[in-house]
Amino acid sequence: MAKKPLPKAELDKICKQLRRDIMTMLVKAGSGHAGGSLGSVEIIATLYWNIMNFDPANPRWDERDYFILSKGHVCPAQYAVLGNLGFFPKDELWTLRKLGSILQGHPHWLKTPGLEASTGSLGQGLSIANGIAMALKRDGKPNRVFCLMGDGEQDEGQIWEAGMTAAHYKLDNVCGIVDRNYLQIDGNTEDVMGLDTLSDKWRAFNWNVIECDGHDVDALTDAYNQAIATKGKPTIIIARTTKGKGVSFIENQVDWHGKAPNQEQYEKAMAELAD
Ligand SMILES: Cc1ncc(C[n+]2csc(CCOP(=O)(O)OP(=O)(O)O)c2C)c(N)n1
Ligand SMILES: [Mg+2]
Repeated sequence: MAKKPLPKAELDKICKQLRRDIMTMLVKAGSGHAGGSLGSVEIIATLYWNIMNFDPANPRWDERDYFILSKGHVCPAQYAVLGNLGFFPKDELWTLRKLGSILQGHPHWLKTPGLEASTGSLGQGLSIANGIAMALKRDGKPNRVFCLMGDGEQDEGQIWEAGMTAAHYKLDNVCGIVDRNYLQIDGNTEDVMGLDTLSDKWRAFNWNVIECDGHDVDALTDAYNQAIATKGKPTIIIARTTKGKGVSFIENQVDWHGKAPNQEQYEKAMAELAD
């Protein structure tokens, strides 16, 4: 069932709150991936608030849509979303990466309510999404499957095996998203392993390709709805983003890929992220 999208100003405000939560989680943990988490906020938040069906009180609800975070290292962004939506008490966010926490440094689907898969070893999520999508089709069910990948993650061969598979089996219930921030762990994606033109590659694999601004919640909502309306082939959304978006000294800085702020940096970030 289609959801009524939130007004842009309202969802933008939620995204700011999510960014503050990510910074607080990381400073308390003393480690974690700041850049990719901040950069993926609108991609994930738009899905949860404007597109997907789910029930926080019943995460395994049969009618839910599925979200697979293939680039598992940015799980603070998904945890912040799940905590704000009530999948678990929000205070759990401050236990990120602690021993015994339900919020591990990479997603553990048996520990965190609302996760569908354990990820973090890059390249695997789209194959998991395909399996869920095939089962849904076999059962004649309308649920949708969304899978967020990184652009550096596109270097993994398994992504392209999954790409062939989804097109071959006409999995139009699958929507992949690539967070196109042009950075990976150790540099610019085009220096490490050139990807451009990424859209043409996915088109050649017989996917429906949509490009959009990955920080514009209205553009993302449109893109997701176009994906849902596309029949006979899977859709990939290439969402252009800025890694570290929202915190000036983290934006576009490769050394902020896998780093947490210290107290001083945290306070500076929170001042920039204030309402
Ligand atoms: C199979 C595998 N190889 C290497 C890594 C180490 N690693 C963690 S994040 C990362 C870079 C990911 O870059 P990208 O997909 O662009 O993510 P983002 O820029 O959104 O953080 C790498 C190589 C991993 N997690 N899994
Ligand atoms: Mg990247």
